[in-house]
Amino acid sequence: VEASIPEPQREAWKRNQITSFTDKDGFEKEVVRHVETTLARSMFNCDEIAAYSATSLAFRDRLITHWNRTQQRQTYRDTKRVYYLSLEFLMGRALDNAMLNVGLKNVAQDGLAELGFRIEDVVKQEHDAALGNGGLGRLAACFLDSLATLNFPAWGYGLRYRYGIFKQEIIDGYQVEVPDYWLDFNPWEFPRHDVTVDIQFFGQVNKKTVDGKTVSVWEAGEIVQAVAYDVPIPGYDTPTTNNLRLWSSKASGGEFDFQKFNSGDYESSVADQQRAETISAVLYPNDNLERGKELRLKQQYFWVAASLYDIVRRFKKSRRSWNEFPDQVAIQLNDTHPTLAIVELQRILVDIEGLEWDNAWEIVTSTFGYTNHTVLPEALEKWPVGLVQHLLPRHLQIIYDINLFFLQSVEKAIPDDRDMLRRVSIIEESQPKMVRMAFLAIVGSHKVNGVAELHSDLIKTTIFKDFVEIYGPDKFTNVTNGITPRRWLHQANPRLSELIASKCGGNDFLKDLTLLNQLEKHVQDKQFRKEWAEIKYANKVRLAKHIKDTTGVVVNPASLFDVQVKRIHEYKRQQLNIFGVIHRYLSLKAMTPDQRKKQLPRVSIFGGKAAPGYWMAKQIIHLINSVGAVVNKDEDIGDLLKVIFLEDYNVSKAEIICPASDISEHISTAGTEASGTSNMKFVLNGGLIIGTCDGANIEITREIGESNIFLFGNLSEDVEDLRHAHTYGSHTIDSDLDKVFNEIEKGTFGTPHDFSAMIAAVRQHGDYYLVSDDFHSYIETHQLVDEAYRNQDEWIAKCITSVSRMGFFTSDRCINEYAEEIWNVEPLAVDRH
Ligand code: CR1
Repeated sequence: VEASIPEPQREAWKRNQITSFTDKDGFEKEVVRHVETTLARSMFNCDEIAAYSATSLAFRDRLITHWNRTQQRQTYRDTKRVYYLSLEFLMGRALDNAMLNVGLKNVAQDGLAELGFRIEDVVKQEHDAALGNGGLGRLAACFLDSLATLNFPAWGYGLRYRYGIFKQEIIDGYQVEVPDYWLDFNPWEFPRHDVTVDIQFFGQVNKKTVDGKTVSVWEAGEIVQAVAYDVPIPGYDTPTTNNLRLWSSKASGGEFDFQKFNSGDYESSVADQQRAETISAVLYPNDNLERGKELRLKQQYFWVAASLYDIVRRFKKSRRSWNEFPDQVAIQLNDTHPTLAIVELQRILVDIEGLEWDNAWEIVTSTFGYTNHTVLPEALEKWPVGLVQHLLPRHLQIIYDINLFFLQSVEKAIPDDRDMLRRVSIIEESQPKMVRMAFLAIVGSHKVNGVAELHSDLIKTTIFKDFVEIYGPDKFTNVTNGITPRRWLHQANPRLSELIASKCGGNDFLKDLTLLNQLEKHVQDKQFRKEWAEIKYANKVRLAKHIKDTTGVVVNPASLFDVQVKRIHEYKRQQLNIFGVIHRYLSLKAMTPDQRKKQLPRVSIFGGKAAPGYWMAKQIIHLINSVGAVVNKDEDIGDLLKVIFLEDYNVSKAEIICPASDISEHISTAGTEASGTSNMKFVLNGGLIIGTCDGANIEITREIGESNIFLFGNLSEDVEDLRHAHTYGSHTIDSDLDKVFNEIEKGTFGTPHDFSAMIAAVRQHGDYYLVSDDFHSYIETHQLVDEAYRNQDEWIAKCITSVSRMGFFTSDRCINEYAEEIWNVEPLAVDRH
């Protein structure tokens, strides 16, 4: 049935077009209307949650109008669209961002004040949308912000998990995971019960003859329904409002025997509840680690198949020929998680649309781009052939065919190299046989990119070396990550944003971050520096209050705040940091009271989640808390050293933490952190960093200057030799680190046995992450940090200079690079008002 209104009746619709509020009075009217009608409450029972709900609904109404028009415009113009497929979107809160992006936060602030509320308290009522683990998911969220801001016709596709990343509680110094049920009231999503796709699993493949041609028909063993939920993504200072479509799973006609979710307490405690809806129930809580669970593969196919069905349906509306598909559609694979999309599109084209294999494959490979986010072997996805065969029998056949044709082409180009064929085969001939998803993604895409220069070089010389030989170097490219300055400066640090605007000719820098370079000519301006320092101090006071409220520990905001917040992982080396803290503590203890008086007070702040099954990461959290428990009550030490572990690090906490750091730590073993993005957030907020020559740290150094960053440690090209030497040569531990270990073993920080594995990893098991090799340089560099901080005037100058040179790290620059080099798409011009 045609759902559109016929031409003669459209006049009435146009006459009655919705108008959005533009001023305080209009806003207040909308809030009151929503409190009284939508929420069925009144001024006699309107609490902060009701005020949050009504404010969100008022802004949501505004967004919907722009959102509808954006979609209509994009459909009408029918230009090429970008589809960003990501299993993770770490969005954080939406209201504050929506208010700032549509430019009406001041209106809301005044309106709410008149109605009896403080906007900060209202904003805080919102639950973070935490559908991601760490950098990979947050990058996807920053990209959506930039795509909308730059007016690209773009959709995000993901899963609507009922449970996002778990909430972390610290109990007796240990991490405890609590399910994150976040959907109680979510005004930012729109269920589209009319947009559904039936997704099939299991079953078998039958051959049939149609018009003399043999076709494969996949008979399903199970069908699950995908229901679309849409989330509006407002651009900054533009009417463009893009769509993020998240799929939710639902039983489709009858009960199905879902596989039991049987992997450890946390997962089963949240996922066992509703059998039919298990597929989209829970986000897998691993960062940089793949565990090969069947349900995870089901999630991947469910989401990929629903998204492709949607994309193909939209393409078909324009009645173009299939060969035009890559001119209309660019699909970016955020890591290998959506790699099955390559196989699924080939299946649609060959089995359902009847295209010839080669023609279909040409369309497929022109459509996809693949972003690699890690070289860590434990994070590279591989699926057992048997599992794929069972769950997706037709897809396995197609994968085998893709591999066959690929290996034939390799054989032809590089004859007589059997080992090459074994190395690059999409099927690993192991026991059991495995499908190598990264290889499938490379073969099925026209471009492969890494996320920082070093990382993009490393993938070409290590894990994907053979593919550079096969395809030539042009298939591989780099797009260094970036962050959105709207959330990570304007929203998180409004006072700094305002001060910057006053020196950079207004807010334009938020859309063209290179305009920050105008700050540099004010570095010597005393008044400016003073205001800068005052803002940093105020941000530290705000964090100190958060620390007091959540941990009970009082910290002095005049101390140097030293921050490391990110997922807990051995490669990120929080253990190096805490060993360094212990070293500092021992040095302070060894001093006379007079010597101590000359020391610089420090607060070491940690935060981050450990994957529930990552035992060593949990031990690291425990050590940090145990050290804090001893140090924080040591009267000899007082304010000279405090050690804080902030519970439940997430996007909204990052917005408080990033603006409050003096120095932040990005200290991964060289060659292991693909990019890092919090390094960019901290520098953009006027903090300096201590870091290794790894990931984007290297490019940050190039941009802001070597004198504005504290680099230390071994270089990535030396890592392999060092590891080799640890294992096969004699391995002596740094003597200062040895003292730290001895102190832990004396029981100073609680039962030594609790930490013996962490120590053994360095002393006995080859120190894979080079903690001992880098320890001396790390300690020395921290001494340089102390010295530099004593000269506050110069310190502030370094901070301002650094910020002025951070223009490169906006995600707007990334998106423009992807658009130009990978997607070949252009923005859609918009009527401004
Ligand atoms: C990397 O570890 C990078 C983000 C975003 C992570 C981190 O250094 O900043 O991706 N990789 O590109 C990842 O999650 C599965 O791989």
